[in-house]
Amino acid sequence: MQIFSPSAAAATASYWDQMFNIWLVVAVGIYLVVALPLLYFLYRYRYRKATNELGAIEQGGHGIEVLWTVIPLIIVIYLAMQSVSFYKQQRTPPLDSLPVKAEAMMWSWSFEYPNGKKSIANLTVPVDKPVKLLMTSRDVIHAFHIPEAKIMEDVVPGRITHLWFEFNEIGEYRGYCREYCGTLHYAMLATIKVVAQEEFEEWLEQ
Ligand SMILES: [Cu+2]
Repeated sequence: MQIFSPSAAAATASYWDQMFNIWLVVAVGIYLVVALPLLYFLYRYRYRKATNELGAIEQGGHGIEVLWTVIPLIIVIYLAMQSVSFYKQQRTPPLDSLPVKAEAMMWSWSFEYPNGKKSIANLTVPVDKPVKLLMTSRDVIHAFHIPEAKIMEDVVPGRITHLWFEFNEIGEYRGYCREYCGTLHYAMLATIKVVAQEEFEEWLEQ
């Protein structure tokens, strides 16, 4: 279900779109439950000339209290379960992922493929294939972000962090450093080139 999110070129992005849409529907639903009666009561009990009639005193009811406790509880448990399942998907690279090492340095990215091929600021990957990045930093804390894949992770010296993504459309995408890391932080970019499998294998052997 897509409501407002743009169509995504990456499988990993659709999880976030789903998540966004679920929260949006729940939030708008709750808003309407509050706002519509509010408007009605504003009109129903608007100021009128005083009369001597007194309304009945309302003592409240057990039934309705149980209702407004149990329904939100179910909604919150549902959202928590959705969040945990999305988080697991996001953090667990599929077993057939292509592992690529990434190293951040002021102010560039270098990538190393399983066959030893290295490239600078150019992450070429095959289409429809999950890619697992194993990332570390040579100097300060950076972060790798691919907006079209809706993924981001810190890149920390002395530690290996990971993220995974999969693009389903051939094309060129941008990777950014998302942690302010000095003068040329803004220029710390990488191009993610998504190509056909055969083209990727050819490139890998060059
Ligand atoms: Cu950086």
